[in-house]
Amino acid sequence: MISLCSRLLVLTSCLFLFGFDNHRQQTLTSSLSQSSNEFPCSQWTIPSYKSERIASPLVIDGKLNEAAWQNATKSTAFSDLIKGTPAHLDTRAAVLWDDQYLYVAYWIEEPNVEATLKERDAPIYQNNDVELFIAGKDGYYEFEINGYNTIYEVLFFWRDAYQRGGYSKMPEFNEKDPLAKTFNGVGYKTHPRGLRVGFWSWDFPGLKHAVDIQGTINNNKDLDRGWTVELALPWSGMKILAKGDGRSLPPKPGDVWKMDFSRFNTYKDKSPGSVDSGGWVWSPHGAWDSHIPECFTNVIF
Ligand SMILES: [Ca+2]
Ligand SMILES: [Ca+2]
Ligand SMILES: [Ca+2]
Repeated sequence: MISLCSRLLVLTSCLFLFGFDNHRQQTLTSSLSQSSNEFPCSQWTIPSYKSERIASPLVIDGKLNEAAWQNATKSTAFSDLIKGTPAHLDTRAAVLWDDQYLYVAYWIEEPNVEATLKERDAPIYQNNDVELFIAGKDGYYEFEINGYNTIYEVLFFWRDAYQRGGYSKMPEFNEKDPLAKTFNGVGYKTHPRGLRVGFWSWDFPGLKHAVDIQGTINNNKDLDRGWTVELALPWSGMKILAKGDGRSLPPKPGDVWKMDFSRFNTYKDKSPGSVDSGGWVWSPHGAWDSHIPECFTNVIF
């Protein structure tokens, strides 16, 4: 640990002394990320965000007109999932909380709001969507939503924790369930923890979700401003995520949770030389894969 820390210090000072020349930073970053951790993202560029605690509950209607949202610190504009380059449409997220709920909002600039899928747990990632991942120690939750307010949810356990953590003995997490599947990521198949077991039948208890469209959906004769998403996730529904490390629900001030905020869309920048992957995130992963909790934004309560 000490040698890693001193390496980090030396490398950070190098970056400071030589300036943040992009090429140099990428070279140093990739050599560090390969040698000190096995993840494709750079550990020191992962954003940290302080989530404010609010005094009165929000109305979950998709409209982000509450003073709490208007005063909330927003994320930086989402950038490319793989390269971290700026996206050509603006996407922001914010996180608030109180004793009952974690609240998440998205502001999505989109000139033509479109959606097709209306069935719960349909492959929402095939539409234009925004996504939220919340990591626990033994697994993580995946949530996706489209402009129709249709959602997709999966709970994943790392294979290394599934039995050890006692999840395999819980009736709702029987891997023989037809909606349970072994999963090895999307574009990053060499995660050091290996396989996960995913439960597509899982529904987040008490989740509230809403969408508001600033324009018209599936009518491309006009120009839309975009859409907003408002979520309330009760802490009481996170017991399974908190089980691995016994973390406090609601969190204690100062607790840090790893969460990922992303947008997948058909509005790729197709101009020559563009590296736009069509996946845009708060915290870039360096790979075409959301399923890397080590690369998630640090949300501090
Ligand atoms: Ca609202
Ligand atoms: Ca589900
Ligand atoms: Ca429209």
